Amino acid sequence: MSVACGIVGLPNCGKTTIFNAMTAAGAEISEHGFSTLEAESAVVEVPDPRLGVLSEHIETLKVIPASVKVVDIAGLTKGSASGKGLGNRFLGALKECDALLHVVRCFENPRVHRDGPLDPEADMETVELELALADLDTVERNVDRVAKKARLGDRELQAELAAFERAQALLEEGKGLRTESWTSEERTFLRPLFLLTLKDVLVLANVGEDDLEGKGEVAVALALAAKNRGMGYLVFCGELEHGLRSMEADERALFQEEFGLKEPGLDRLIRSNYDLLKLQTFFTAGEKEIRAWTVARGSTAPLAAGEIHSDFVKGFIRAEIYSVDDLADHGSEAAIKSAGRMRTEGKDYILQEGDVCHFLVGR
Ligand SMILES: Nc1nc2c(ncn2[C@@H]2O[C@H](COP(=O)(O)OP(=O)(O)OP(=O)(O)O)[C@@H](O)[C@H]2O)c(=O)[nH]1
Ligand SMILES: [Mg+2]
Repeated sequence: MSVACGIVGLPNCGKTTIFNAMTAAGAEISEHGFSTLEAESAVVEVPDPRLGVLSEHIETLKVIPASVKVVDIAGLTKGSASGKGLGNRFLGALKECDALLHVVRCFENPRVHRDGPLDPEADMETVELELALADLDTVERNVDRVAKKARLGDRELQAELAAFERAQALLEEGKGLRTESWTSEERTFLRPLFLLTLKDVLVLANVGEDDLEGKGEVAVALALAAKNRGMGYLVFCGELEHGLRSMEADERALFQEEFGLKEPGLDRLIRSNYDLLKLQTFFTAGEKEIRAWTVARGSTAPLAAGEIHSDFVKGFIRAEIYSVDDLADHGSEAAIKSAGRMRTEGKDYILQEGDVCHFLVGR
């Protein structure tokens, strides 16, 4: 599957800084709010050292990492739903996103404008409310559309209407839909509405360089609030990561050491996003290409094969599977086989993180 995530947050919280840090795009950053006026998107390659191990031992023409699409939009503000600031029409650009990266300002910087003292928890709630209001608008339109037809007595339409009305009541109270429990039927009805407050959210606490671990009081309060709302949480320093991104590898390594950063923030961010969305990676490796693929955790081998070509789901016969560690230990697929480490798996096999797969498919 291809994964897409959209960045939301108040003006000037550092959305575009983080977008640039992730994608190496050169989108405009400024100290004034509303510097981003429209939606912008870019595709990031998912960094994965295991691809290096594979290509060290298997001769191939090209290496293709998995990728994630990132969308940066204009800042939301209190009242966006009723047209304040730049309004909320650009939220439409996030429709197809699987997850939202909700950037919350935790850094102090007198040069960067904000209204009032730093208050990440309140900022997060302001944005969540705007997302709920945008959803309310969508749901109301759909209630109107379905209500007339449902009156004619169609059971299915009545069930659809009931799901929409349940969502409407929650949104009218300003509540998001994420932490509610929905039946699978309700979810099926709600899915085509692409509601924002049903999407998984990773809160990015954009901390200053003086609090890289997010131990400050306001960041800690934000972490708790995010957890209570069923969101993921990650401490990230947009400015620092943006700086690291523009450095040469050896300079970057020195810098990371100096700041005590074990790995680039982008790696942590993407891993948190995969955890949030319950995704995992598998590989295919051959002389034409070595490639990383993304599937939902718990996927069976045929479903994984379907990532490569949809016909492979039906045509799946069996898979030969080993791990990247096996390859590092034994040095070649032939050696893995003679060591008895190559596994043959059938259609019920649940794929494991980091499996390297050869799928045998029939017509
Ligand atoms: N000190 C500090 N400043 C930051 C950090 N991240 C962003 N900034 C600064 O904050 C300002 C706003 O950053 P942007 O990335 O343009 O913010 P934005 O959320 O995209 O803003 P809009 O598009 O206007 O909504 C810039 O001056 C950045 O340099 C950070 O981690 N620390
Ligand atoms: Mg911006």
